[in-house]
Amino acid sequence: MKSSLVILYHREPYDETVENGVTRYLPKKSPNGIVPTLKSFFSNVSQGTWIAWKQVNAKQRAHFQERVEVEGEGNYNVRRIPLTADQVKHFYHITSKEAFWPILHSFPYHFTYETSDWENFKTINLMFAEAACDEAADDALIWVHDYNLWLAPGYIRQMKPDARIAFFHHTPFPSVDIFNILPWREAIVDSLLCCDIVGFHIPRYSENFVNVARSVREVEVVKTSSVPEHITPVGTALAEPEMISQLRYKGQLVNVDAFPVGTNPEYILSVVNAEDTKKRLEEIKSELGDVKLIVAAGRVDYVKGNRELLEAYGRLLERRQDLHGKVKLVMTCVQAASGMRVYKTAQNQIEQLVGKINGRFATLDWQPIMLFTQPVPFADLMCYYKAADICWTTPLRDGLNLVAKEYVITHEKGDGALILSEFVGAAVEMPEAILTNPYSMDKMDDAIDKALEMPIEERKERMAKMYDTVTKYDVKYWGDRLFEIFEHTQHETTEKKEPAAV
Ligand code: GDG
Repeated sequence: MKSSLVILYHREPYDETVENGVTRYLPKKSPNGIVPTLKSFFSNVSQGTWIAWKQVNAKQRAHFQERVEVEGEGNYNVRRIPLTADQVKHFYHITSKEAFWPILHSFPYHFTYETSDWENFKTINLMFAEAACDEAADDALIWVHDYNLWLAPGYIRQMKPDARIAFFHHTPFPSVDIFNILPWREAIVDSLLCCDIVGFHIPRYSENFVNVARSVREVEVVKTSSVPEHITPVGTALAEPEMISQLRYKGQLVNVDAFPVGTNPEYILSVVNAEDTKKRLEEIKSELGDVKLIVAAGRVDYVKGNRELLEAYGRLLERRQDLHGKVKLVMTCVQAASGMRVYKTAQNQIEQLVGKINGRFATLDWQPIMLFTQPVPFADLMCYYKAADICWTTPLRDGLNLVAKEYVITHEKGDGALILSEFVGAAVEMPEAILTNPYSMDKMDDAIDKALEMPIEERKERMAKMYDTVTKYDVKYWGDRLFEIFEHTQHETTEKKEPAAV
């Protein structure tokens, strides 16, 4: 049976284990991040397919199982693209992370061209596209995720001219002068212009994309819209007052939209309010003692601003002796994937800084920073959020930042303070956070001072407003928005399509 919903995402949606020589595909243990969200969309269809890559050696390839089913998740199959270690290295670790990632996050000085393998990137995107066309029913919705698969829409359009194709960018999309550093910009734009919908978290990114498309191709602007109701239109770093929402290029109508990813508040609250979690929370609180707790969670990545955050925390302890013994920073800083040279320096920097700050200020009964470099269990992370007086999440750039939303949910309109970077997508959804500029030491210092001194009524008022936003614009809203645009635009996009050459 062909699938009516095909999702292309680079990661597999299951945990693979071998028990007594038998391979089992189990639902993913880690329940957060975007994977469970995407899987939940299969519950609305009778048959779906998830397409991901799988690294295999020559021996594994001989017995490679292309399609697998996840135990207990019967309404979709996983179609796997077998890649060699070398293909993965050049596709994911080098071309994606050393060339595209720095450009997407506006770090052009980290951009490395020489090591990129564009041909390998094209080959892998073509493999994904072929698998998608193979699995999809004629009227299927093919939903491609993230920059790793930039070229897939163009290939799909060539093979299946009437396919319905959506693309969602999880990262930021940079301004035209930064994006156009990519020597492959025309091919990327041509492919994205083969989509029926190209989605971004916020209007600033969609506007940047439109400007890029208009700079390299003669696209017609069909429609302009005001920004969605819950998005700040003016006054912060990533605000945008209006957005171009429809383009036409070579007969293809391209809807361009901004709909920030949401979280699953019900699930988060069910974990937070479970008896075991409550017990764990009490244990954690008593282990921490009578301190103001600051939580920071995320991956090791220079874009996440971990160094800037730690330096600001070091300055706080330097400035405020009265806080010694009375404040603690719990930081999870997990490696994204092993062996990526680009993250080695970032990780070393973090570990050195934590060592330096703890070495400088710690006493026998007080350690200013507790660093986890291995992922803490989800329930524990929720306890840290819930116990924390302050959540400090100040990436230099971030597509959205789910950590900020998760923190707000765990507090259920109670007390808390969120320090949020102006340069993450979530900042335009939650202007009630203590917004700050992580590029400025003074602004970072002001932000932590403000969080520590803010009166309780103001903290609660801000948290309640943010709670309303994140619970209303949750992950269901995000998915529904895409499916709604599709329903709405279906008849308009049935014009004859001329696939662009990629
Ligand atoms: C990409 C974009 C965009 C963190 N430490 C632990 C742990 N986490 C979880 C958090 C959160 C997730 O990891 C991180 O989500 P972010 O949104 O902050 O960032 P990325 O992973 O970079 O995601 C980003 C997102 O896509 C969605 O579109 O927001 O901008 O870069 O869920 O809770 N989870 C556990 N242990 C930890 O130690 N279990």
